[in-house]
Amino acid sequence: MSADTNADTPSAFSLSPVLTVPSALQRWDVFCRVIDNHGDLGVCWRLARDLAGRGAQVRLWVDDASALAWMAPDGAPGVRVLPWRDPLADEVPADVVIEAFGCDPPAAYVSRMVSAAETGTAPLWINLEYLSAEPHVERLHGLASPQWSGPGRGLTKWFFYPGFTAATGGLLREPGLLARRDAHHPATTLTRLGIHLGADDHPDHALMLLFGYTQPLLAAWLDLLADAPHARGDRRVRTTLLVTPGFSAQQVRAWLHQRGATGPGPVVGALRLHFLPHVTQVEFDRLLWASDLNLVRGEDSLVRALWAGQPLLWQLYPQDDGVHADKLSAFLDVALDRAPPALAAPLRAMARLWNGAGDPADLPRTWAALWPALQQAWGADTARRQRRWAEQPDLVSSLLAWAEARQSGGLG
Ligand code: TRH
Repeated sequence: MSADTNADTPSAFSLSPVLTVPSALQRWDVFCRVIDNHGDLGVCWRLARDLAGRGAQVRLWVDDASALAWMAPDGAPGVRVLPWRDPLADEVPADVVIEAFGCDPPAAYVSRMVSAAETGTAPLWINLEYLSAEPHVERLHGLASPQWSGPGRGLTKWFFYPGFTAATGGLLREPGLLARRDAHHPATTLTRLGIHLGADDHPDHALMLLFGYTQPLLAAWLDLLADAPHARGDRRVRTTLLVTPGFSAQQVRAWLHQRGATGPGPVVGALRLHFLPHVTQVEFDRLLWASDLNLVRGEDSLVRALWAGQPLLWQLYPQDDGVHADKLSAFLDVALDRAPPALAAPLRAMARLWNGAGDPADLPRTWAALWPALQQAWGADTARRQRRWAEQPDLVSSLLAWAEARQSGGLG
């Protein structure tokens, strides 16, 4: 395995080396089942593209590839997308098999892995788990899961956990990401997407991106943006909100209806709305780089928003048993561990409200405290955070180093 000179050149720090694919581990199979939303496929596509960019031949087996039509319409060199099915007669298992989020590859495929193992060419079988900052991640990362029954009986599956510390698999960060971000011109992206911020904007104008699940506080928050102090007097737009398709667009449209506003790019008080189509993952990143506040959801857009470096609020995938509260709290502990209290306190309070905890009546006070705190303290804090994470190996480099060590017996 070789470590390339990193294509990223952020001035403030040096990045961990980018590992390329070793010759003994050229062929990768990634299995993905789309449960709901876009995160499963979003993560698998990024992983497949990143691996292929470092020299791997990747087959992405997915049960519903339809979202790739907008997420990645041009595909990627080195990545073949295959339907979720039993392998054809001439399709042998790859050197490394990744099942995303415990999705269980087809039994006939796993049987072929057993046959390969019997001839001494067992693929390395990895279960890539969900990202979390919770303590169990460090404990479980890299653990073996021997298969005692089922089609894979006799094989070993290995847990691989993305995460925020050096004792985990790290965060997806393809080579050159930060350099591309730093060279990006927001105006070009916005113009290409037909987003015109207008010449009469308020000097404090902010661009925000909304990508969320159903959000009980959304109408009240939109009211705050629309009725921002002094807005009525000068009648100028203070916030342009870019609204992604799906839950967010539905909720914003309902709010517009309630406020009696119509039209393709409606303005309500100090708030202008722009409804986005689904854009490619590459374009989605650029929107995160361009916005002054990113309201994101799930894991993949969180990671991309963290690398974007702009202020963000995270809405977690809601779970009935409420475990997302622990997940949020673990993330805030890691992300804000060295943040000044003037930033950490309102950010924690707003993040809790945004995820259904706390008293909704506190929203106006919390938002009013958060916005100036973000302006004053976010920049320095995010730079420190990014440096810490960028100096740790990125997920694909960790995966390659781990897979090579495992294959050569270096991990015992
Ligand atoms: O879509 P999500 O809510 O995915 C979720 C989460 O991953 C969740 O944890 C999981 O359990 C559930 O799926 C099944 O959010 P996420 O993870 O941010 O994924 C969104 C992907 O969609 C991401 O790769 C970015 C991409 N995207 C685009 O490429 N273009 C777009 O226009 C939009 C709105 C998103």
